[in-house]
Amino acid sequence: MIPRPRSWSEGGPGATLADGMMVAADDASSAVAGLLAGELGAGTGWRISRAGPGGTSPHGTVRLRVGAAVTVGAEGLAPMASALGNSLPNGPHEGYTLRSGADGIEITGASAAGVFYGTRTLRQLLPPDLLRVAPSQPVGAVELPGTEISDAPRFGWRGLGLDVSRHFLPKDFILKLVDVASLHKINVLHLHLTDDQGWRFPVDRYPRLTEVGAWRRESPLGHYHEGRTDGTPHGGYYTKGDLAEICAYAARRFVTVVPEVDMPGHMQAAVAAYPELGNTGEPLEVFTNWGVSEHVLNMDASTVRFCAEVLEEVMDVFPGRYVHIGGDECPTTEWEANPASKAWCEERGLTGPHQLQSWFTGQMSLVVRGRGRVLLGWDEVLDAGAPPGAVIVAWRAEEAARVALEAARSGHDVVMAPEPWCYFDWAYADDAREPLAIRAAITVQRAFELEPVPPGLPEELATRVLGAQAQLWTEYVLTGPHAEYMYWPRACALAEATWTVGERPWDEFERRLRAHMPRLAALGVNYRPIDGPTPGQARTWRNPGAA
Ligand code: TNX
Repeated sequence: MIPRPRSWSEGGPGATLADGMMVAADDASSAVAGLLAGELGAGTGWRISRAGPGGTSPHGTVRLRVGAAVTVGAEGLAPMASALGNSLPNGPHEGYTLRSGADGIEITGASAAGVFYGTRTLRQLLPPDLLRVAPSQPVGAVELPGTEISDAPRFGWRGLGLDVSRHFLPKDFILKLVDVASLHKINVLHLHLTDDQGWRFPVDRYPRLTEVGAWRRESPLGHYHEGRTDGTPHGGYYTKGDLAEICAYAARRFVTVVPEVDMPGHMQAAVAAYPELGNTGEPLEVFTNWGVSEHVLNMDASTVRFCAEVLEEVMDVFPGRYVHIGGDECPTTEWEANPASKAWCEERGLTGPHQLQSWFTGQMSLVVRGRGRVLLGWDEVLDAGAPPGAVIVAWRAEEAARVALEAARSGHDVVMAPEPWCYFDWAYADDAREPLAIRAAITVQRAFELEPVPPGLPEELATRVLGAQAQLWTEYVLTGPHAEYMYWPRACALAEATWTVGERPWDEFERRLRAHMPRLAALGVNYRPIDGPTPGQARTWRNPGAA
């Protein structure tokens, strides 16, 4: 099972489930019961009835309820509440117990989320074939040994990031990602919706963001360092309906969707749509190269208002607590050259363009906090001081431990996403069989070795670490199957690193991971086999221009 639960014992008589079984649930668990009954019914072809808490069936009963607090290990849980009220909607109440015995299977969650995680554990205890969406053969009675599991997560933030800007990925891929991620008790999906190379979020007030900004003329061919281009247009965007659907689908699986609109750098697609947002007045196209564009937003009052209006529409669509405003890699060269920058700084009492981003982040923070939400930014937002309550996402490799310390000391919560463990756009191995990637390498073992609390962080600040997330940037990832290849099984390692408490020896995990592969296969996930890609996987996605 992945991630490994806190405690697990086997013994005594087990439970049997068969055609005609029942899922009996209290009111608080009824939505989870519906989901489980649907999934089990699909995978087995059985008739599955539903009932209230007292129900029982001679063909086996799964009982779900929200109940007494779950006993957790001596290590305790990271207290999630911080002074500024960033406390996660997740954490201790995600715990559950699961007991299977002669009278059936009983899952008790500390909340509906806990009940849900108990059902994810149950799905992994059943034969992998039952994860299919239709039975591959008639399914007879299934025995589950006598088992007692008591479980709760180490961290409340267990995330995956997905860049849908560099390559647009279809909605159905995202829904499947949520489903598979939540089976591993991952509870955050961070969507990087905009960047220099494409704008994927429709804004009613600014229709050209998608009419123009969602489309680029061409992309690099092979590695961008080669300087070649493919001459092939690319683009796409979601409708607000698509995004609301993704959020609702995710919410049902206790996954929070965190939208990111990257600003004030990584904005060339927006400047292409509305040149008045830029610094030069020159018409620009949506960026056709990878890397960091010099073309950033100007800091006119009207541009700041534009950003606020975009965020308002983002918050209308995404109901979650967190709003990510990016803030990474914003070169100040254009600001320094812009004659208007003197006025921007004087009006706002700033000593120079290097203070503009910090001021800007403060303005966006007012917008986000005004709606009762919490702002996230990449760690650069800390460089000249981040607004109160902002959560810092620490990504820069050499910096991550220092950033975490600095952020925590200045009262910010931190999500760890350090490159050398968490950048799933890096190849699995420095090996020509791997599909073209930005660089090598993050092995599954490397991803597994992530320790979310960075070394050197004093114990009293460790509670500032909300958890960790892994990123899939998609410069070199053109399709859903390729994205799945990059995530799985590294995301299994991320799930374990953020959920599991205590010692985590690699050998033990690797054995469990090998046994887990048939589950990914039954789910139709295009995972990378532990020992290397299949020939088809390597061939299919090697960018045709790659050396
Ligand atoms: C850095 S991580 C970026 C992304 C790139 C990525 C490639 C971060 C906040 N910015 O824009 O896609 O590296 O690995």
